[in-house]
Amino acid sequence: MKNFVLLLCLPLLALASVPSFHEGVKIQADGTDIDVGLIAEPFMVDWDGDGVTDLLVGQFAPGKISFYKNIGTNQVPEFTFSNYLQADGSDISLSAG
Ligand SMILES: [Ca+2]
Repeated sequence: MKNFVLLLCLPLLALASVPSFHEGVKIQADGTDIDVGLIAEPFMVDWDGDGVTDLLVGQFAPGKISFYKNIGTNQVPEFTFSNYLQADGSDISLSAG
């Protein structure tokens, strides 16, 4: 039975295409490249519920989460820095480790 499964998988692997990647682009907000330092953690989500996908970016130090509101469209996004995410009136700050 194992040989049968292997025979089915081999043709599928032969049909798999090699992935291709586009050159990376720098994302801008307010006309400048977004730079939150080392180990950025971007996440796309409609944070404010207006139907347009925004950008959240976590940063390593001091561990804040930046909210970049998409003032463009989902097809042609344009970001502006809005604020750091807060809880109880204070910026959320997550330490590493
Ligand atoms: Ca939004």
